[in-house]
Amino acid sequence: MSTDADASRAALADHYASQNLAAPPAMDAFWMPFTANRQFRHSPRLLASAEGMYYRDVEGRQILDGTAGLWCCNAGHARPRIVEAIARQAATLDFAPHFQMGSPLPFVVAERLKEIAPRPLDHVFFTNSGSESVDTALKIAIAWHRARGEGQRTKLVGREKAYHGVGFGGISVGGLPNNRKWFGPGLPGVDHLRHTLDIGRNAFSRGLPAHGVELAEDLERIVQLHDPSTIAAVIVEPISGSAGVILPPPGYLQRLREICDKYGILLVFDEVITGFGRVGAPFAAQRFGVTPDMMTVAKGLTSGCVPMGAVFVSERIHEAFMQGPEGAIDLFHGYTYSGHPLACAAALATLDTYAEEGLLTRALELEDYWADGLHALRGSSPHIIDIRNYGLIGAIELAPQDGAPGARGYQVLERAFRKGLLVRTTGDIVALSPPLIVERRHIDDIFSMLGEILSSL
Ligand code: PXG
Ligand code: PLP
Repeated sequence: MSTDADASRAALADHYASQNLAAPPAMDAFWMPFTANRQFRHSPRLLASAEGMYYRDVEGRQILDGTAGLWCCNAGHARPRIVEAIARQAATLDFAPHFQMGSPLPFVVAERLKEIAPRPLDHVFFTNSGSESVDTALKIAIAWHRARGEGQRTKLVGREKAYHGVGFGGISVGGLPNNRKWFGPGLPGVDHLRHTLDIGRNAFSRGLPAHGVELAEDLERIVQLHDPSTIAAVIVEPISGSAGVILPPPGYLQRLREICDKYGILLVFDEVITGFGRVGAPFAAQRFGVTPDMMTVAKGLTSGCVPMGAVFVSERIHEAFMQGPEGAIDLFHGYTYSGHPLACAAALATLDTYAEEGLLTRALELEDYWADGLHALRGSSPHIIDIRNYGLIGAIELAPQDGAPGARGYQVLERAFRKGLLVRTTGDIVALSPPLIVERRHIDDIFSMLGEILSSL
């Protein structure tokens, strides 16, 4: 039975759809993030809709998603179960405060997350992004030492080339020169390990690179320089994604764990990209067999549908905060939207989808096929200087063009988009990370399109 209300709802849906499917009338006001804004406006790349493995742009062209959006849509796009859960939740409880007040869903989601996390990471603090997760974890690390009577442990150790989001904490422990150049010195008391990218020794390695485990000894040196009693935590990405896919040599993460244990330093894995099945296990910690004290996540937690992040915290860390008076706030930290109902509904439906379809381990099954296709690109262009892979992650590094670093990378991004393939580039590194629902035929399509583009450079 059709009613006036149905008709007006349908009209409204049409209205929104038509707005989304056309190029915007003006593009001045939206200052795009991490974008060459003026260049973009000359030849915009505008996505209008998405389903499964594909986007459609505003002209209706199909674009194969080679990057799961921005490393986040692990379950693919517009999965009905997730879409319905968000819609239902919006109509039931749109927002609930979680400061000294609660609602059921975040408790449910936290328990579900605990089931797939490594023990003893049994407690979950909710944020809205990877950047917030990183700043939250760093603050918990420093506060934890204070709660145990070691308030002098405030220093943090990160790594060169690391990306930990854009908060002041994250850019301080991160290792990107642009952040230091543009935004000043950041937090005091931060030092950095060297990164593990060594193309000279490891170029075209399949999977983890053989050389470089000794780089973990940097931590021993840094600890000695600052004195162990001043260091709160070490934070690393198990695999650096944003910097262009930098892999840990076998034994490297184990060695960081050993050194942290030796000196009472907390180890934080930033799993914003590697979490939720990207490397064939729920988390990279499990695939690598190294358990950190905290894990930061975001992206795949809701398959990118609604912004959400989280920090997994070990039992012993959580316990130390629960020693004060019962009526006192135990952690002086939180976001208006921590545990937002829509994000929680999306997360639950996403976790259900992952479980039902085996997506958190699917990358393991496809890893070899993926690596075969990726490494077969080696001969397609003389400009390729390295190819790297792990799980459903791939990177092709191109030699920079003389005097124009980044130009070749941008050419690949632009030509791929016009051909119908979404890739991600960082300088001259092309990164790939398809949704985990990817089929062999999609993998074939990705590499066949990329092969043609690389040959044309
Ligand atoms: N940590 C890591 C390891 C990340 O990869 C963040 C923190 C920050 O997350 P938010 O949600 O605040 O962006 C990230 C984000 C890319 C790319 O193309 C990577 C990220 C974000 C955008 C683009 O490599 N990683
Ligand atoms: N700025 C002001 C003035 C605020 O009142 C708040 C939160 O109440 C914030 C920033 C932080 O916002 P959020 O909790 O969304 O991170």
